[in-house]
Amino acid sequence: MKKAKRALAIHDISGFGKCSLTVALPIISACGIETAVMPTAVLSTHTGGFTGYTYRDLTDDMLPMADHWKSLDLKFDALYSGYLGSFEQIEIVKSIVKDFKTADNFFLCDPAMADNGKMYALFDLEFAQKMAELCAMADIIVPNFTEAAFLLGEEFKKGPYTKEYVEHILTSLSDLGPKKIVLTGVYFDEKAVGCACYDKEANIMDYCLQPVLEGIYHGTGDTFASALCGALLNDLELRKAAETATKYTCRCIRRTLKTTPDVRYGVAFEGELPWLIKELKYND
Ligand code: PXL
Repeated sequence: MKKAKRALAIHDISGFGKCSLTVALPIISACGIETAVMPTAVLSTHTGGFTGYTYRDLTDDMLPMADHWKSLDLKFDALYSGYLGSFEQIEIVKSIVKDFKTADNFFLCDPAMADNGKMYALFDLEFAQKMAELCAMADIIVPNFTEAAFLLGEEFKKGPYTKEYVEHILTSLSDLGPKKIVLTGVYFDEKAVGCACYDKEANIMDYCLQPVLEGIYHGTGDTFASALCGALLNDLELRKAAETATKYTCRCIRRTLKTTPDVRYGVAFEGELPWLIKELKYND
């Protein structure tokens, strides 16, 4: 049996509308990985399409939680950040990464802040610049095209994309600092969609594409990034981990299409966890 691993997931809890911690915790746990959590805020729902949501900010708890873990000498095999609500939270995550990042673990940053050409509610361009500072400290980042454009200060382009454009985005993002990039929402025609991976040190660029499915569901990015994190912690190399996360996410979307009437309700990821568990074979 392999050595037990532990991830730290730093995201908000959106009580309804599956995303952030309510997705990261079950998916990474299903990958056989202990998942410690640092909740950054508690909301009644996510901010994508709902109005009137509650928002309990937990910024003031973040550093004391980290300090307590330091006093316990806790170590993490992965640090995984997602949706962050303010400049201050980004600064705090930077300091947590400084304290808990070692030569033996990785920091995966999902710069969850935008999609379909638009920033999420509550964010602006300045926020994207601040998020770029956090991405600079990451080993791996997982942006979609909208987030990539905002991180680079470029105009968002709608697909279908060309290989030249995708490769320009991947290399420009790696110039910000992270050595590995997994760019989501890649498509060259209307038939297939998926991700592009770039490993700067190994100088490998690769694509994982699956047949296109209708519908844009909220929380798809979190489902993908969480499965990627879990797969990497199972020692899959970047290309294989991205392929597993892409296939898993597509299966989840297919299931969502059949079961969920409202795109705001999130991705039906639960019923596909047995597939992910089998795929990772972590009990071998
Ligand atoms: O990762 C998506 C996400 C997470 N958390 C909150 C959100 C969103 C996207 O809108 O609003 C609170």
